[in-house]
Amino acid sequence: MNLIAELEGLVDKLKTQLAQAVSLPDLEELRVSFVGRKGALAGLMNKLKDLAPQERPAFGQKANEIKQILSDLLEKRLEELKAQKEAADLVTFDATLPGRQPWRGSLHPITQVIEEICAIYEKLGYDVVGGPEVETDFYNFEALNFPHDHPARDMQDTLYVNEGIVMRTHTSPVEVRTMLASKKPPVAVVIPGKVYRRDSDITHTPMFHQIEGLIVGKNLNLCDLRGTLAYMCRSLFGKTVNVRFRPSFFPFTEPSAEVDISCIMCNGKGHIDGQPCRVCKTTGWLEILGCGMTDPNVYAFSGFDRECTGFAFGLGVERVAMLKYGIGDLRLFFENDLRFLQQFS
Ligand code: 2NL
Repeated sequence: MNLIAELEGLVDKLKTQLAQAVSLPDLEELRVSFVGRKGALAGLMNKLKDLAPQERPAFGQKANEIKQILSDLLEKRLEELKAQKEAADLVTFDATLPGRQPWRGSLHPITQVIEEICAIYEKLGYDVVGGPEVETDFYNFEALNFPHDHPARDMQDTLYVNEGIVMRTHTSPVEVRTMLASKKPPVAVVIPGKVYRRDSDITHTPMFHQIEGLIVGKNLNLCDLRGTLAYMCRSLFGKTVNVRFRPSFFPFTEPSAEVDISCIMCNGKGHIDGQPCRVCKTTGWLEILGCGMTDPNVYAFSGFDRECTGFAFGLGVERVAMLKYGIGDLRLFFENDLRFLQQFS
Protein backbone atom coordinates (compact mmCIF):
# COMPACT_ATOMS: atom_id res chain seq x y z
CA MET A 1 0.00 0.00 0.00
CA ASN A 2 2.94 2.29 -0.75
CA LEU A 3 0.93 4.25 -3.32
CA ILE A 4 -1.83 5.07 -0.78
CA ALA A 5 0.82 6.53 1.55
CA GLU A 6 2.14 8.59 -1.32
CA LEU A 7 -1.40 9.88 -2.00
CA GLU A 8 -1.83 10.84 1.64
CA GLY A 9 1.60 12.49 1.62
CA LEU A 10 0.35 14.98 -0.98
CA VAL A 11 -1.92 16.59 1.64
CA ASP A 12 0.92 17.59 4.00
CA LYS A 13 3.13 18.60 1.11
CA LEU A 14 0.43 20.97 -0.21
CA LYS A 15 -0.23 22.37 3.28
CA THR A 16 3.46 23.29 3.69
CA GLN A 17 3.70 24.88 0.29
CA LEU A 18 0.38 26.75 0.64
CA ALA A 19 1.73 28.48 3.73
CA GLN A 20 4.49 29.92 1.51
CA ALA A 21 2.19 30.95 -1.36
CA VAL A 22 1.67 34.72 -0.81
CA SER A 23 0.23 35.80 -4.13
CA LEU A 24 -2.47 34.68 -6.54
CA PRO A 25 0.07 33.63 -9.22
CA ASP A 26 1.98 31.57 -6.58
CA LEU A 27 -1.27 29.79 -5.77
CA GLU A 28 -2.10 29.09 -9.40
CA GLU A 29 1.34 27.50 -9.81
CA LEU A 30 0.61 25.18 -6.87
CA ARG A 31 -2.82 24.24 -8.21
CA VAL A 32 -1.27 23.21 -11.53
CA SER A 33 1.55 21.22 -9.91
CA PHE A 34 -0.79 19.30 -7.56
CA VAL A 35 -4.16 18.78 -9.27
CA GLY A 36 -3.40 19.86 -12.86
CA ARG A 37 -3.56 17.40 -15.78
CA LYS A 38 0.18 16.72 -15.52
CA GLY A 39 0.43 17.32 -11.76
CA ALA A 40 1.49 15.12 -8.85
CA LEU A 41 -1.99 13.61 -8.28
CA ALA A 42 -2.42 12.72 -11.97
CA GLY A 43 1.05 11.11 -11.87
CA LEU A 44 0.00 8.79 -9.03
CA MET A 45 -3.36 7.95 -10.64
CA ASN A 46 -1.44 6.77 -13.74
CA LYS A 47 0.05 4.05 -11.57
CA LEU A 48 -3.41 2.46 -11.04
CA LYS A 49 -2.76 0.08 -13.91
CA ASP A 50 0.37 -1.34 -12.11
CA LEU A 51 -1.74 -2.49 -9.15
CA ALA A 52 -3.30 -5.91 -8.73
CA PRO A 53 -6.95 -5.78 -9.83
CA GLN A 54 -8.28 -6.32 -6.26
CA GLU A 55 -6.30 -3.34 -5.00
CA ARG A 56 -7.59 -0.93 -7.64
CA PRO A 57 -11.04 0.01 -6.16
CA ALA A 58 -9.62 1.05 -2.77
CA PHE A 59 -6.84 3.05 -4.47
CA GLY A 60 -9.32 4.76 -6.79
CA GLN A 61 -11.54 5.72 -3.92
CA LYS A 62 -8.59 7.06 -1.90
CA ALA A 63 -7.39 9.07 -4.89
CA ASN A 64 -10.82 10.75 -5.24
CA GLU A 65 -10.87 11.55 -1.51
CA ILE A 66 -7.39 13.10 -1.68
CA LYS A 67 -8.33 15.08 -4.77
CA GLN A 68 -11.27 16.57 -2.90
CA ILE A 69 -9.08 17.47 0.09
CA LEU A 70 -6.44 19.09 -2.11
CA SER A 71 -9.06 21.10 -4.02
CA ASP A 72 -10.66 22.28 -0.77
CA LEU A 73 -7.28 23.41 0.60
CA LEU A 74 -6.51 25.31 -2.61
CA GLU A 75 -9.95 26.92 -2.60
CA LYS A 76 -9.64 27.99 1.04
CA ARG A 77 -6.23 29.58 0.43
CA LEU A 78 -7.59 31.35 -2.68
CA GLU A 79 -10.30 33.01 -0.58
CA GLU A 80 -7.72 34.07 2.02
CA LEU A 81 -5.41 35.64 -0.55
CA LYS A 82 -8.31 37.49 -2.24
CA ALA A 83 -9.44 38.92 1.10
CA GLN A 84 -5.87 40.03 1.90
CA LYS A 85 -5.57 41.82 -1.45
CA GLU A 86 -8.87 43.66 -0.97
CA ALA A 87 -7.84 44.81 2.52
CA ALA A 88 -4.50 46.08 1.17
CA ASP A 89 -6.28 48.03 -1.61
CA LEU A 90 -8.56 49.65 0.95
CA VAL A 91 -5.59 50.85 2.99
CA THR A 92 -4.09 52.69 -0.01
CA PHE A 93 -7.44 54.21 -1.08
CA ASP A 94 -8.32 57.40 0.82
CA ALA A 95 -11.94 58.24 0.12
CA THR A 96 -11.56 61.57 1.95
CA LEU A 97 -9.02 62.97 -0.55
CA PRO A 98 -10.48 65.70 -2.80
CA GLY A 99 -11.16 64.41 -6.33
CA ARG A 100 -9.00 65.49 -9.26
CA GLN A 101 -10.61 68.49 -10.98
CA PRO A 102 -11.08 68.15 -14.74
CA TRP A 103 -9.35 70.84 -16.83
CA ARG A 104 -11.84 73.57 -17.54
CA GLY A 105 -11.67 75.96 -20.46
CA SER A 106 -12.61 79.64 -20.36
CA LEU A 107 -13.76 82.25 -22.84
CA HIS A 108 -11.09 84.16 -24.78
CA PRO A 109 -10.82 87.79 -23.56
CA ILE A 110 -11.95 88.98 -27.02
CA THR A 111 -15.07 86.80 -26.75
CA GLN A 112 -15.70 88.15 -23.24
CA VAL A 113 -15.58 91.78 -24.46
CA ILE A 114 -17.85 90.93 -27.42
CA GLU A 115 -20.38 89.27 -25.09
CA GLU A 116 -20.26 92.19 -22.65
CA ILE A 117 -20.87 94.85 -25.34
CA CYS A 118 -23.62 92.81 -27.04
CA ALA A 119 -25.35 92.36 -23.65
CA ILE A 120 -25.35 96.16 -23.13
CA TYR A 121 -27.13 96.66 -26.48
CA GLU A 122 -29.49 93.71 -26.06
CA LYS A 123 -30.69 95.40 -22.86
CA LEU A 124 -31.50 98.47 -25.01
CA GLY A 125 -33.55 96.31 -27.42
CA TYR A 126 -30.96 95.77 -30.18
CA ASP A 127 -30.66 92.37 -31.91
CA VAL A 128 -27.27 90.65 -32.33
CA VAL A 129 -26.80 89.48 -35.93
CA GLY A 130 -24.03 88.04 -38.10
CA GLY A 131 -23.19 87.68 -41.77
CA PRO A 132 -20.58 86.51 -44.33
CA GLU A 133 -16.85 87.31 -44.01
CA VAL A 134 -16.37 87.07 -47.80
CA GLU A 135 -18.31 89.93 -49.34
CA THR A 136 -19.00 91.61 -52.64
CA ASP A 137 -17.72 95.09 -53.47
CA PHE A 138 -21.35 96.28 -53.34
CA TYR A 139 -21.99 95.39 -49.68
CA ASN A 140 -18.50 96.24 -48.41
CA PHE A 141 -17.95 99.57 -50.27
CA GLU A 142 -20.57 100.68 -52.80
CA ALA A 143 -23.64 100.62 -50.51
CA LEU A 144 -21.59 102.37 -47.81
CA ASN A 145 -21.05 105.38 -50.05
CA PHE A 146 -17.32 104.80 -50.66
CA PRO A 147 -16.27 106.74 -53.79
CA HIS A 148 -14.80 104.52 -56.52
CA ASP A 149 -11.36 106.06 -56.00
CA HIS A 150 -11.41 105.77 -52.16
CA PRO A 151 -8.01 104.53 -50.87
CA ALA A 152 -9.63 101.82 -48.68
CA ARG A 153 -10.61 100.04 -51.91
CA ASP A 154 -6.92 99.70 -52.84
CA MET A 155 -5.34 96.26 -53.18
CA GLN A 156 -2.88 97.81 -50.71
CA ASP A 157 -5.47 97.94 -47.92
CA THR A 158 -8.09 95.31 -48.78
CA LEU A 159 -7.68 91.54 -49.18
CA TYR A 160 -9.25 90.66 -52.56
CA VAL A 161 -10.49 87.11 -53.17
CA ASN A 162 -11.40 87.85 -56.79
CA GLU A 163 -12.33 90.90 -58.83
CA GLY A 164 -15.32 92.38 -56.97
CA ILE A 165 -15.01 89.87 -54.08
CA VAL A 166 -13.29 90.93 -50.86
CA MET A 167 -12.66 89.78 -47.29
CA ARG A 168 -14.92 92.23 -45.44
CA THR A 169 -12.95 95.19 -44.06
CA HIS A 170 -15.66 96.04 -41.48
CA THR A 171 -18.94 94.47 -40.30
CA SER A 172 -21.07 97.22 -41.95
CA PRO A 173 -22.08 94.98 -44.91
CA VAL A 174 -24.20 93.00 -42.42
CA GLU A 175 -26.11 96.20 -41.58
CA VAL A 176 -26.78 96.81 -45.27
CA ARG A 177 -28.00 93.20 -45.63
CA THR A 178 -30.22 93.65 -42.54
CA MET A 179 -31.84 96.82 -43.95
CA LEU A 180 -32.38 95.24 -47.39
CA ALA A 181 -34.05 92.23 -45.74
CA SER A 182 -36.27 94.23 -43.38
CA LYS A 183 -37.33 96.68 -46.16
CA LYS A 184 -38.29 99.44 -43.70
CA PRO A 185 -37.49 100.83 -40.24
CA PRO A 186 -37.34 100.27 -37.35
CA VAL A 187 -34.02 98.41 -37.25
CA ALA A 188 -31.68 98.15 -34.26
CA VAL A 189 -28.78 95.72 -34.57
CA VAL A 190 -25.28 95.06 -33.25
CA ILE A 191 -22.86 93.04 -35.36
CA PRO A 192 -19.76 91.50 -33.79
CA GLY A 193 -17.31 89.62 -35.99
CA LYS A 194 -13.98 89.11 -37.70
CA VAL A 195 -12.78 91.69 -40.23
CA TYR A 196 -9.73 91.69 -42.50
CA ARG A 197 -7.21 94.31 -43.61
CA ARG A 198 -4.01 94.05 -45.61
CA ASP A 199 -1.90 95.09 -42.68
CA SER A 200 0.58 93.26 -40.46
CA ASP A 201 2.97 94.75 -37.91
CA ILE A 202 3.24 94.92 -34.10
CA THR A 203 0.09 97.05 -33.78
CA HIS A 204 -1.94 95.60 -36.70
CA THR A 205 -3.03 92.03 -37.44
CA PRO A 206 -4.55 91.00 -40.81
CA MET A 207 -7.64 89.75 -38.96
CA PHE A 208 -9.19 91.49 -35.98
CA HIS A 209 -12.63 91.92 -34.42
CA GLN A 210 -15.10 94.70 -34.76
CA ILE A 211 -18.47 95.52 -33.33
CA GLU A 212 -20.78 97.81 -35.21
CA GLY A 213 -24.21 99.03 -34.25
CA LEU A 214 -26.98 100.56 -36.35
CA ILE A 215 -30.32 102.00 -35.43
CA VAL A 216 -32.87 103.40 -37.88
CA GLY A 217 -36.17 104.89 -36.76
CA LYS A 218 -38.17 108.10 -36.51
CA ASN A 219 -36.76 111.43 -35.24
CA LEU A 220 -33.46 109.99 -34.08
CA ASN A 221 -30.84 112.73 -33.67
CA LEU A 222 -27.33 113.46 -32.45
CA CYS A 223 -28.53 113.58 -28.81
CA ASP A 224 -29.76 109.99 -29.08
CA LEU A 225 -26.37 109.00 -30.51
CA ARG A 226 -24.48 110.83 -27.74
CA GLY A 227 -26.63 109.40 -24.97
CA THR A 228 -26.46 105.84 -26.28
CA LEU A 229 -22.68 105.84 -26.78
CA ALA A 230 -21.97 107.56 -23.45
CA TYR A 231 -24.15 104.91 -21.77
CA MET A 232 -22.15 102.16 -23.48
CA CYS A 233 -18.77 103.69 -22.47
CA ARG A 234 -19.84 103.99 -18.83
CA SER A 235 -21.26 100.44 -18.74
CA LEU A 236 -17.94 99.18 -20.11
CA PHE A 237 -15.37 101.31 -18.25
CA GLY A 238 -17.19 102.49 -15.12
CA LYS A 239 -19.82 105.14 -14.44
CA THR A 240 -17.32 107.90 -13.58
CA VAL A 241 -15.63 108.07 -17.02
CA ASN A 242 -16.02 111.23 -19.04
CA VAL A 243 -16.87 111.10 -22.73
CA ARG A 244 -16.11 113.61 -25.49
CA PHE A 245 -17.07 113.74 -29.16
CA ARG A 246 -14.64 115.10 -31.78
CA PRO A 247 -15.81 115.90 -35.32
CA SER A 248 -14.50 113.36 -37.83
CA PHE A 249 -15.28 111.95 -41.25
CA PHE A 250 -16.55 108.61 -42.58
CA PRO A 251 -18.04 108.05 -46.05
CA PHE A 252 -21.15 106.40 -44.52
CA THR A 253 -22.12 108.96 -41.85
CA GLU A 254 -22.82 112.72 -41.83
CA PRO A 255 -22.06 114.25 -39.42
CA SER A 256 -19.38 111.91 -38.06
CA ALA A 257 -17.51 111.85 -34.78
CA GLU A 258 -14.82 110.00 -32.89
CA VAL A 259 -15.45 109.27 -29.24
CA ASP A 260 -12.83 109.52 -26.51
CA ILE A 261 -13.15 108.44 -22.89
CA SER A 262 -11.16 109.97 -20.04
CA CYS A 263 -8.01 107.90 -19.54
CA ILE A 264 -8.78 104.94 -17.26
CA MET A 265 -5.11 104.80 -16.12
CA CYS A 266 -4.67 108.40 -14.86
CA ASN A 267 -8.38 109.32 -14.52
CA GLY A 268 -8.01 111.91 -17.31
CA LYS A 269 -5.25 113.83 -15.52
CA GLY A 270 -2.46 112.95 -17.99
CA HIS A 271 -0.03 112.35 -15.11
CA ILE A 272 0.29 109.86 -12.25
CA ASP A 273 2.26 111.10 -9.19
CA GLY A 274 3.92 113.73 -11.38
CA GLN A 275 4.95 111.07 -13.95
CA PRO A 276 3.59 111.27 -17.54
CA CYS A 277 0.81 108.67 -18.17
CA ARG A 278 2.04 106.17 -20.78
CA VAL A 279 -1.47 104.92 -21.66
CA CYS A 280 -2.91 108.29 -22.87
CA LYS A 281 0.52 109.85 -23.53
CA THR A 282 -0.42 112.75 -21.19
CA THR A 283 -3.52 113.77 -23.23
CA GLY A 284 -5.92 112.47 -20.55
CA TRP A 285 -8.11 110.93 -23.31
CA LEU A 286 -8.35 107.56 -25.08
CA GLU A 287 -9.97 107.15 -28.51
CA ILE A 288 -12.50 104.37 -28.30
CA LEU A 289 -14.90 104.41 -31.25
CA GLY A 290 -16.17 106.13 -34.39
CA CYS A 291 -19.79 107.03 -35.06
CA GLY A 292 -22.20 109.29 -36.89
CA MET A 293 -25.68 109.89 -38.28
CA THR A 294 -26.11 107.48 -41.19
CA ASP A 295 -25.72 109.16 -44.59
CA PRO A 296 -28.98 109.20 -46.66
CA ASN A 297 -27.02 107.65 -49.57
CA VAL A 298 -26.54 104.49 -47.42
CA TYR A 299 -30.31 104.31 -46.78
CA ALA A 300 -30.95 104.62 -50.52
CA PHE A 301 -28.46 101.82 -51.37
CA SER A 302 -30.10 99.67 -48.65
CA GLY A 303 -33.66 100.04 -49.97
CA PHE A 304 -34.71 102.50 -47.24
CA ASP A 305 -36.29 105.92 -47.61
CA ARG A 306 -33.68 108.73 -47.75
CA GLU A 307 -35.76 110.55 -45.07
CA CYS A 308 -35.08 107.89 -42.40
CA THR A 309 -33.13 108.94 -39.34
CA GLY A 310 -30.65 106.98 -37.30
CA PHE A 311 -27.05 106.54 -36.27
CA ALA A 312 -24.27 103.97 -36.38
CA PHE A 313 -20.98 103.28 -34.66
CA GLY A 314 -17.99 100.98 -34.98
CA LEU A 315 -15.28 99.93 -32.55
CA GLY A 316 -12.24 97.66 -32.56
CA VAL A 317 -12.64 94.87 -29.99
CA GLU A 318 -8.89 94.22 -29.51
CA ARG A 319 -8.32 97.92 -28.71
CA VAL A 320 -11.14 97.96 -26.14
CA ALA A 321 -9.85 94.72 -24.57
CA MET A 322 -6.29 96.11 -24.34
CA LEU A 323 -7.53 99.24 -22.54
CA LYS A 324 -9.96 97.38 -20.30
CA TYR A 325 -7.46 94.74 -19.16
CA GLY A 326 -4.25 96.82 -19.43
CA ILE A 327 -2.69 94.64 -22.15
CA GLY A 328 0.31 96.20 -23.88
CA ASP A 329 0.82 93.86 -26.84
CA LEU A 330 -1.88 93.07 -29.45
CA ARG A 331 -0.17 89.83 -30.44
CA LEU A 332 -0.99 88.17 -27.09
CA PHE A 333 -4.60 87.76 -28.30
CA PHE A 334 -3.53 85.58 -31.22
CA GLU A 335 -0.78 83.41 -29.70
CA ASN A 336 -3.07 81.30 -27.50
CA ASP A 337 -0.48 80.98 -24.73
CA LEU A 338 -2.34 79.35 -21.83
CA ARG A 339 -0.37 81.41 -19.28
CA PHE A 340 -2.04 84.49 -20.82
CA LEU A 341 -5.49 83.01 -21.46
CA GLN A 342 -5.84 81.44 -17.98
CA GLN A 343 -5.75 84.94 -16.46
CA PHE A 344 -9.21 85.53 -17.96
CA SER A 345 -10.95 82.48 -16.47
C1 2NL B 1 -14.58 103.11 -36.68
C2 2NL B 1 -15.76 103.71 -37.29
C3 2NL B 1 -17.98 103.35 -37.87
C4 2NL B 1 -20.13 102.98 -38.86
C5 2NL B 1 -18.90 102.51 -38.44
C6 2NL B 1 -22.04 102.37 -40.29
C7 2NL B 1 -22.71 101.33 -40.89
C8 2NL B 1 -23.76 101.62 -41.71
C9 2NL B 1 -24.17 102.89 -41.91
C10 2NL B 1 -23.48 103.87 -41.28
CL1 2NL B 1 -24.59 100.36 -42.50
N1 2NL B 1 -22.43 103.62 -40.49
N2 2NL B 1 -20.99 102.08 -39.48
C11 2NL B 1 -20.41 104.32 -38.68
C12 2NL B 1 -19.49 105.15 -38.10
C13 2NL B 1 -18.25 104.67 -37.68
O1 2NL B 1 -16.80 102.81 -37.48
O2 2NL B 1 -13.64 103.79 -36.37
N3 2NL B 1 -14.56 101.81 -36.47
C14 2NL B 1 -13.47 101.13 -35.88
